[in-house]
Amino acid sequence: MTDAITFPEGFAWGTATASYQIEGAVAEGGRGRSIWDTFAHTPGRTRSGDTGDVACDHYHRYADDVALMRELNVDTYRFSLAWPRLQPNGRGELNPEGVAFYDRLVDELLTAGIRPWVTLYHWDLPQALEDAGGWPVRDTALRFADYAAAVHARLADRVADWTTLNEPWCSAFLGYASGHHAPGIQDPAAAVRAAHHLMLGHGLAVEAMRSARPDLRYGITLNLYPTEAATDDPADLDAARRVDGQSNRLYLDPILAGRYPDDLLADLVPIAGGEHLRDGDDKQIALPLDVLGVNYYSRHVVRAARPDSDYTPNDAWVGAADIEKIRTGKPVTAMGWEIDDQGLYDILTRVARDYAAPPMYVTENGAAYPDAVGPDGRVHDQQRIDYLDGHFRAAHRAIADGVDLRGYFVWSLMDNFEWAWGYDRRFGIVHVDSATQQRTIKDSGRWFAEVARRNGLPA
Ligand code: IFM
Repeated sequence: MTDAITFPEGFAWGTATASYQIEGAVAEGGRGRSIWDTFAHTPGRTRSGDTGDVACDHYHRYADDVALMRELNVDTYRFSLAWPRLQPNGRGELNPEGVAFYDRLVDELLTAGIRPWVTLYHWDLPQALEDAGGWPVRDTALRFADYAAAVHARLADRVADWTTLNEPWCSAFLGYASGHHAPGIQDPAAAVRAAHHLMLGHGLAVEAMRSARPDLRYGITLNLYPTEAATDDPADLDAARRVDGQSNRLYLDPILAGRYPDDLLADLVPIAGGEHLRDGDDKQIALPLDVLGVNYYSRHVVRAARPDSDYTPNDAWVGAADIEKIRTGKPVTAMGWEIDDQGLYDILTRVARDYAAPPMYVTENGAAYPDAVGPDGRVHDQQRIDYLDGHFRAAHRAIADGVDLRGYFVWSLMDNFEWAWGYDRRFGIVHVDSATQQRTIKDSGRWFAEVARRNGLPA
């Protein structure tokens, strides 16, 4: 029997989504093309050739979706803006129809008493900017800051919470090293440069937005992984150091401590060169933040590959073909990710201990399972309830041990386009039938509504 727990007063309970994963309407309202349109329409890139063309049709159904959130007792909704909807070519005047869509969404949320929390970039780079070199070139960071300042000027009268980037590791390393995500490039040097320019864009955007409205809250969301060595063997410890460097410290150190770690520079400069690192970048990237968003899904346990082991290197870790991620035997979700709620405690307490971190939010956590609507018209996803219950408890332990955690946003509000996995992986606490767009609140959604209502968990 577990104990009943209560979260601190004012703790925020939310859900999260991203523009390309839910909006659809890719050719409406003057929206330009994004790298994900191109990627998803390239044969062989996504499972079953799925695309975000329609997704959850949220562009048209946003009011119903806000009503659903009310039923779920959501107090904060974290969503992303589609850059190509707002600046179809990634530069210049804002597209009035794009602005009008987000005006409608924000107003609908506010009327429903839900706090809008904007992420400026969740991976849908305008294709025109990719054609000009994408994140591996410095100019994209400048374009991002311009875009941020322009949309902030239109929404900051109603939106107080601004996240610059979602998971820059994914944009840089899945996009430009492994090529599993758009734009599908396999060039480790480009990935390392992309990571730097993403963070530079973050810093430039924070400066631009804060100078206009110093009273609002600015932050970034990182996907962090507790990383450990499978054994104490020095080769395994070094593998863990390198993976931890690329997964966590590559972002946490420049953003929160003002510089790249020396060991990581020693690993990465031979791969990418150092010409993209300019004087003054460190300061720009490390501007003070009001919030750090942490997305947590699983832990990495790694070792130096054994000569006899049959493994596929993770080519999103650059210069690391000799590193093997191992399974520890814990149960996995439909993504194959080991369920490890202690990992959430570990990463939150580590960030609080090792960095001068601002208040944190879990801006994403959740699980994919193969849910279906049953004959009773319900979705009985007890596994997701168990998953969330364990992770909520881990977050609560972290708070009890001194972490300044202010809220928790479940990934995701509803089943959606899970990137290269298409519609085959369901993360929602609301089920979506892609053929009919019928929404059905899952048992986990009802359970979440009760957690949010009581600001805690029953025994
Ligand atoms: O769906 C993604 C989301 O876009 C970013 N974080 C991880 C989720 C699950 O893979």
